[in-house]
Amino acid sequence: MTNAYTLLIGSRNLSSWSLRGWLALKLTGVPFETKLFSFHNAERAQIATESPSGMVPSLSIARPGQAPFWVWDSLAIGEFLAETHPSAHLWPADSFARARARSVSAEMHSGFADLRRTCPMNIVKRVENHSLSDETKRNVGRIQQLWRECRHDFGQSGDFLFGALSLADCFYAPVVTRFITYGVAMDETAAAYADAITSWAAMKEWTEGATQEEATRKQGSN
Ligand SMILES: N[C@@H](CCC(=O)N[C@@H](CS)C(=O)NCC(=O)O)C(=O)O
Repeated sequence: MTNAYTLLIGSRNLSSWSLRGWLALKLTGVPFETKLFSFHNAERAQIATESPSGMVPSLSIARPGQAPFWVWDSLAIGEFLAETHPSAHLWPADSFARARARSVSAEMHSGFADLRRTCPMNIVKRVENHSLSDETKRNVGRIQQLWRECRHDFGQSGDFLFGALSLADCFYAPVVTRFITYGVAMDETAAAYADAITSWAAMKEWTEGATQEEATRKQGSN
């Protein structure tokens, strides 16, 4: 039997939004296919012809006897999966925790433009002596404040923002990789959170995929 879900993703090393959608699917525990579009060759242009938004991630849901149904945009994909897989608890069960998790995820989804522009995700890269603009420093400060507050207010039952893994961690996992890539100074809470994220089996799997894709690409260009 084929999987109901196919997630369109971009290059694992670079596509932070794809990582968010992919982690959300991993949280459901259901098997799914991925369809990769490299950002380094002509595959990139094909995204526009296959994904309704022309962007990744985009989730195709097979329906017997009907055309597949599409959900696009990482936040919409997360919400759809939270609703259709309630036993996976993609959002925290407590209303206040859930509202906070939605707030911090939405803040990430619509904000932190300076961090995103000046520190693009590149999982395998390490940049030394990267100097941050004042605007990016403000983004970094706000993110670490959010992490401290989530961990303090809701994180007692585990190592993630709301204790157990949730969609909020899917939204901030790519931020952790940026902090590591660009050597961003982390307070104690952020450093412990970064350890939890990098130890997450799904993050290890994605990072391994990113590393392999980059190695293959470099061999090809030699
Ligand atoms: N708001 C969207 C953003 C998606 C987005 O910007 N995706 C980028 C890659 S990370 C993309 O598909 N870009 C098309 C391209 O670079 O050709 C989401 O949350 O999914």
